[in-house]
Parts: sequence; structure tokens; C-alpha cells
Amino acid sequence: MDRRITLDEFIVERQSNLQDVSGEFSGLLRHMGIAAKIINRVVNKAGLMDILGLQGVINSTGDNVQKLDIYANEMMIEYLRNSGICAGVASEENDDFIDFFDKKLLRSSYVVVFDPLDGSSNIDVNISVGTIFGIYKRLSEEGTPLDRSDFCQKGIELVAAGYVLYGTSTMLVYTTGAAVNGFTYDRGVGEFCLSHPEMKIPQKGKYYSINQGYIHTFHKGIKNYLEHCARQNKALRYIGSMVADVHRTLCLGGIFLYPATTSNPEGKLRILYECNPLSMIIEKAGGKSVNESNQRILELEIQDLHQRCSIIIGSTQDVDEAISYFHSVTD
Ligand code: FBP
Repeated sequence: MDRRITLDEFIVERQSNLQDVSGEFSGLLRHMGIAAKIINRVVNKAGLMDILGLQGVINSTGDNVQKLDIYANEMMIEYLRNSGICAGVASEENDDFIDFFDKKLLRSSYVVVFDPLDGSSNIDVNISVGTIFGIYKRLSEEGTPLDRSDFCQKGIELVAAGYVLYGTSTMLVYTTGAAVNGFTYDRGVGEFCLSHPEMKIPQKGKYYSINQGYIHTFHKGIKNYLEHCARQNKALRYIGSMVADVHRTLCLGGIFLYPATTSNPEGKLRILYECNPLSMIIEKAGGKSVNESNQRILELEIQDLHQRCSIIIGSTQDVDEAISYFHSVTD
């Protein structure tokens, strides 16, 4: 019986395609897989541990931080630091980037940006949450301290992006710029195994995903588009965890929108560690990702680690249709 190829085997097999002579990049990808397993173990039994609920702290983007957010964040930082092949990280849960600078560190030409646990509002109620990550090649010279510019790079500079979805099963989906591949965690062998090779998003889908509760604060064009979706009998699906909503969109097609609102005039979601990595995944799967001004998310300039943007992401035909509605409305 054919057995499933594991994530490690898959990465090693493709190391030559990546011209990753040193194996450093492949090593970093493998470390992301192990960090995912460590977080998955706790997410799966969170209800049995004293790890649910709020930590009682507010993070740099004003969110009430959950205990599990902190745990996942510490695991990612500790694990990437100990890998010895990651120069530093920028996380949703830390105001500033963390430089792992250490004279002993041999080679560290990559930095990692991540949202340790996306969908915090769903953690305590056992609804799917996720980890989102992006890998950049550092701009500053190896063996020297990192600089903010090593992190504030456009999404088009990402060398890899992915997410882990802690759902009915745990999946890791990533791309290094070519295909998008999905791996499902097999508890029996403790490995992520290739389950969704070369994922492609349908050109059009029957689902739209948005927090319609904010409709009174949306731009007229968005309201018109939502009326159009209703007229088209498009089905509304909104989990409230971006990873889960975008994963469904990747698999079944459709569109996920988080527009600007009065409380978040720039949009709510963060470019660096939420929108860019998921936009790379969707684009490499044949979809599209833009903001309300129809600018490609991956081309947006980043000045601040926690900069926000509006986002319309999903099947190309659906995104184009939505944009046509926004632009048909002249304020
Ligand atoms: P965090 O949980 O990582 O802060 O992410 C933000 C997020 O939870 C997204 O996952 C989700 O799409 C969105 O916020 C939900 O926001 P809202 O509750 O305003 O609809």
C-alpha cells in the first residue's frame, strides 16, 4: 500500500528545486512544521488545561490577548530561536521585532513573521483557529544586527508563506512560490502527511465571507456588492478566524472581505503577518488579493510592523466582480 509522503520528506525532496544548497531554508520550513505540532498538541487539549481565557494584557494592536495566544507566541519564538537558522522574528503579539543576534549563530539569512494564533475570539469556544507565517530573506548583512527594514518588505519579497489550521483535522498549507501544497497531521505517526497536493482555487465560488454585522459602516460599493451576492443566492459563511475563512475559500472558491469600517478606517487585518502570507497562498493557487482601492496586497508598501489594510481575497472572478461594484459607486 502506497504510504503518504511526510512534510519532511517533501521538503528534502524539493530542496534541490529551491537551490537551497545549504539546506538552511528547508531547515527553517521543517522547523515551522515542528512548531506547528507543538502548538497543535496544546490547542487540541486546551479545554483540559488552564490555558483558556484572557491573559489580562492588551497587545500592540489593541487586542485583548488570550492565554493560548501567549503560549503559541512563546513556542514559536523559542522554537525559531533554538533552530539556529532564523535571524529573528516579528509577531502580532510583540510590539517590536526580536533579533536572535548571537555571535555563535552560523548562518541566519532568513527572518520569520507570524500571527501565532489567528482567530483569538474563537479559541475558548473550540472553533477553528490558526497560525500564519511568512519567511523573508533578510536585507541586512548576515552576522550583523537586524533592522526593521528586514521585516517591512513588500509581500512580493516573501520566499515562503503558509498557515496551520487547527480545525476538525490539523492542516499545514504552504508555498515557496511555486505550487501550494496541503499536509494533514496524522496523530498516529506524529507527522504532517501530504493530503492536498498542488491546491488550486476555483475561478468562481458560491460563498461570500464578511462580518455583515458591520454593514452600516461599509462603503456604499461594498453594500451594493453584498446586495448583489444576496440576489445571486450566494451563501454567506463567516467563521471569524481569517485562516479558516480563507482556507474554505481556497478549497471551495468564493470571496473573503474585510473592508474598512468606522472603527478600523484602514481595515482591521495586519498586512505583514496576516494579509501578505495568505495573499501569497491564494495567488499561487490561482486566485487574487487586493484592497478596496484595487491595489494588489503583495505590492503594498509597509512602514509599520502592525500596519493594517482592507482586504478582498479569493477566486479571481469573484474579486473582480466585487471590485467592479466598488468602483461603480462614485462618492
Ligand atoms: P487575531 O485573532 O489574530 O487578532 O485576528 C484577527 C481576526 O480574529 C481574524 O482572524 C478574523 O478574520 C477577524 O479578526 C475577525 O474580526 P471581527 O470579529 O471584527 O469580524
